[in-house]
Amino acid sequence: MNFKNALKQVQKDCDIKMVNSGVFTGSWSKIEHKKKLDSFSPINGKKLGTIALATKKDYKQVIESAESSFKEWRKIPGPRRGEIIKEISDELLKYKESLGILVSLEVGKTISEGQGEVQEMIDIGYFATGLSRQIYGNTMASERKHHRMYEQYKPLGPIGVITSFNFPSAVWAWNSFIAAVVGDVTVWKPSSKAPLTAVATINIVNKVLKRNNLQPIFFLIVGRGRDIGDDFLNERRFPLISFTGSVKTGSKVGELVGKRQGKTLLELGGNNAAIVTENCDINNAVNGVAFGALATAGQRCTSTRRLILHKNIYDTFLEKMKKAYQSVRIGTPLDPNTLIGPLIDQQSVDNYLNAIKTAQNQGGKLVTGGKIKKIKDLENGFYVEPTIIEATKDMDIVKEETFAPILYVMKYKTIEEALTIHNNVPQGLSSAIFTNDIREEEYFLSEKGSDCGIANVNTSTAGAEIGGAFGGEKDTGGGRESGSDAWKIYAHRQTVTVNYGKDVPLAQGVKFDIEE
Ligand code: UN1
Repeated sequence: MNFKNALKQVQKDCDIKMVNSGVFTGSWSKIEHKKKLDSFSPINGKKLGTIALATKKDYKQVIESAESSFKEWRKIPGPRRGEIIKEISDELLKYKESLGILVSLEVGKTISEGQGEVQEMIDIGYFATGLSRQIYGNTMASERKHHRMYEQYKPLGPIGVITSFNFPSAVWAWNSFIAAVVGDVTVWKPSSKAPLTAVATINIVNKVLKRNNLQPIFFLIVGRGRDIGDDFLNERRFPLISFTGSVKTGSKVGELVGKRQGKTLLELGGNNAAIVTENCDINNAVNGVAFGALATAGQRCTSTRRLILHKNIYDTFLEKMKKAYQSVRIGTPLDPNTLIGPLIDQQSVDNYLNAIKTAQNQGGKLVTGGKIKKIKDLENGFYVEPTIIEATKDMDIVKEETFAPILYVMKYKTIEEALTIHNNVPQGLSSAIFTNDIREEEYFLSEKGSDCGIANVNTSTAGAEIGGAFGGEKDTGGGRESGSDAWKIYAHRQTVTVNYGKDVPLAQGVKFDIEE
């Protein structure tokens, strides 16, 4: 597919104009007299469109609309809310191709990854529909006579959702569709590197609400952090802020929201490792590690950044990895044969080059890659060679997350040593072991094993399914979103005690002598 036709297709199908409003308050706000933000494609540096940024006034309006919409939406029975979300998933399915291409154009994901992004939205929508009939609480045995005690989960309020460029719409859906069936509405602040995908998504989903004569429940505000960021985080009408992004910004989010006793769901950086033992299926492991390290050009929170390799297979495995790296096709993500598209921007390329230089200065040995990749006719795109560096566990750079396809390889002798290396980083999102040995596998899963939120056996650190709770420990922030019981964070949990007796037995045996 060529770039021009791809852009034409998404402009038509996804209703992308030359200048798009970046604020949806129930209708799209005016674009005149506003600061503008251009969205460029990392494929070739060409402009895709322009966004009118939110003003303080827009911000006020968004939160007011969200508040009033929440008051209506929360009254709708949960299963009915679930039906609406199902209709939204059905609608997204119709747009899967075009919206997926827009994702590819705007953030440089390969065609299949762009389609996969939309599929994740569809899947979490169907998951949310099932969930809408399963918002259960427990019933507890009361210690008092004629008392009933139980818990219920009620809608929480408007939720602020801040997302990152690398999953420019799926992560929004993980939060927003689950929150919606619980009874909440969401205000989305997308990455300023992927605003068009957000505009298109908001258009599609709210159309379904309109068709059902319902108020919008999905709001959008594209704005610069310095203009509206602090207001957003300090906003007491957002009882919960869900944030995906860097550890540095996430710490600020946690601090500001914590100051006002708000809740946060933080999904911050990862520095994920795969342990490959001598008892693995070598080819499966090569595939699993290569996918984890190379998918989305190493720009996933779940990307494999460290390979911890047993000494007995070190040389042969590394040789196979090197071959795999040298044969992958790098280029425009619009070509279905491409496996690695561009990085998101120049800053990312600089970070890539700096990390490689630092690793070498710290004693790392370059195995393959390490350079910018020049591609004919795409000179203004941000392409780099996927890189493998032999490292040691003490190198500082190995403890940092660089959002680029750089894989640090380290050698180990015993499984205990492998796990010590594995856990010796500040981040704790995803992890993997490749082995057919039950002892190694169980050690990895034991309390002495992986300290991450996600632990995979014989499969990659990346590519988590929506059905599980997604998130991690340590610097990753502790949040869980998407599947399992992650819905609970979007709910107001209330413990209820009902006395249906004829007197009031007070707690701790206290008695008041008030009878005449
Ligand atoms: C992210 O990078 O923020 O597990 C999310 C995966 C994807 C989600 C990644 N399903 O790779």
